[in-house]
Amino acid sequence: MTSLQTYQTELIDNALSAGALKFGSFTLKSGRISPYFFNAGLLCSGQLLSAIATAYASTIAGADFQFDIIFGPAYKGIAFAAVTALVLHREHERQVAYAYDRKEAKDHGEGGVMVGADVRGKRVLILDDVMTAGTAVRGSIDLIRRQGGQVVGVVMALDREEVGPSGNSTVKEVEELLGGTGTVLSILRMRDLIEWLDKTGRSDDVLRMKSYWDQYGVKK
Ligand code: OMP
Repeated sequence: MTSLQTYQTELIDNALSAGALKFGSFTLKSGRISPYFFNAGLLCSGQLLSAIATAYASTIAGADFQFDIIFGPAYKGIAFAAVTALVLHREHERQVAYAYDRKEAKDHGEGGVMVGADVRGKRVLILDDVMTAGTAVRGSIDLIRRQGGQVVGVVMALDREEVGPSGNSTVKEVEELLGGTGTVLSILRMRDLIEWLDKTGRSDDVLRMKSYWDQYGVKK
């Protein structure tokens, strides 16, 4: 069992009250039927941004991780990368820049798909919301590399700790893609949500979560 940090339980409490974290029955992008869903787009107030930015920044600072730029992919990653850079500055005395992409390239003005700090030749940390099969994260890794940046890690709000169709752990596959030196960090993992449900006496949800884990979760 892990032991939950205050920033983790505060994020869970805030996400639940905003309806961003739900327990029930949900169909995922993969077609899997999940007993929970995290919709980070609903973390859309000052208080909720504060909770998620504090949690991202604490996760990053706790890992003693060196990088120059946080990249937040469009759309949800943009606001989260910005507020996390701000909290790293204010609370952790860490000075990092941030960048994000456009979903549609701009062909006038400054042009291109990238906005914010120039990632060329820089160590980049990708910050995103949820990782299931890693498709979204792989897209971001590709983009940063094409722009000449070095992806040194990934930080997620939620790692669902699932295996892909090949039976391999998504986190391991992404770490391999980063060349063995890259790290995948996350504020919350599925096991943290199970621990939280257990501690708060939601035993039916715990059973549903464990049965989903048996089917699609990584082998611990
Ligand atoms: P992968 O790209 O397969 O890692 O899945 C991540 C994406 O799935 C997210 O960016 C969302 O579009 C979506 N998603 C959630 O937002 N929350 C969840 O709890 C589960 C999913 C999902 O469909 O797997």
